[in-house]
Amino acid sequence: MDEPRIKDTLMTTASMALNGSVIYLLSDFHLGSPTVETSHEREQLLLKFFDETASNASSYYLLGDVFDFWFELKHAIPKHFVRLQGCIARLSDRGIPVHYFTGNHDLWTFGYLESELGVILHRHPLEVEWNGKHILLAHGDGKGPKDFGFKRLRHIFHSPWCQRMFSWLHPNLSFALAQYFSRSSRLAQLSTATAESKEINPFDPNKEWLYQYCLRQQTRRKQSGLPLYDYMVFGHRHLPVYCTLPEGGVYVNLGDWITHFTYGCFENGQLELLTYPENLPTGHGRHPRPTLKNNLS
Ligand SMILES: [Mn+2]
Repeated sequence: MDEPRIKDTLMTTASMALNGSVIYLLSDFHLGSPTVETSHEREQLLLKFFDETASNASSYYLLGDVFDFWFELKHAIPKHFVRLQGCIARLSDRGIPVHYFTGNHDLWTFGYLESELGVILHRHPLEVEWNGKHILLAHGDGKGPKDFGFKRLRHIFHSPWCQRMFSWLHPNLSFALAQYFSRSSRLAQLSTATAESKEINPFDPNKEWLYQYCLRQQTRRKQSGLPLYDYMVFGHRHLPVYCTLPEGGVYVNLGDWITHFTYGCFENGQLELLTYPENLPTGHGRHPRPTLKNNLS
């Protein structure tokens, strides 16, 4: 299993002082899905978000699947979404660190995002300590029990041999094929998430793999004599979740920027899950779960 392997306490007071004091966490933009044209609207909204938050941001954490498909050949990358790329590059140039976690749709990056956009790339779960809070960050794919089919597929996607063979194909063919499969899988997951959103109580901890994963992580840490995680933050699920665990700590799922437009905001030692542009607390599993109506009244 892909256990958190990097201990990062580099959230230095220097960078806090240099920039703003808020850490923003976002995931699953899936730009390119269902089409490039419709994604441009979401890209514009993201640019607005970054524009509005940059002045008080100490750093950004993008927890995966920014692009619905990404692949870097030696001399080529997929075209489209240059505005978001430029925005990220500008944030990096201004000294605001942008951390980029590979998801299961944009894992084939081989240096371009770091060299051109200046992001700090993470391929594995990351442990951080912010304001004395222990936090686990990961995209969330391949975590928890079951999902064996996906885990096999994930193994193939991560294979350097498969990546090399894929790079030998002409991009007109390989990119089109990959985009086709990427959109199919994305649409299948989206239709499930949308169906769940319509249910009265779509969040069932017993069926939630990432929730089960969080429980296991807390037990593991307890047995090892380590402090429990205060927050475990993931994407991938496309369902905003803010659920306190029985033993302590909170499982946060950042939702997505396809239908939910949600983001995490860490300030003064507290992590909150908010909607954009209303900036109101949200998340399934929260008791009581706030609604827009409740918050506005
Ligand atoms: Mn994903």
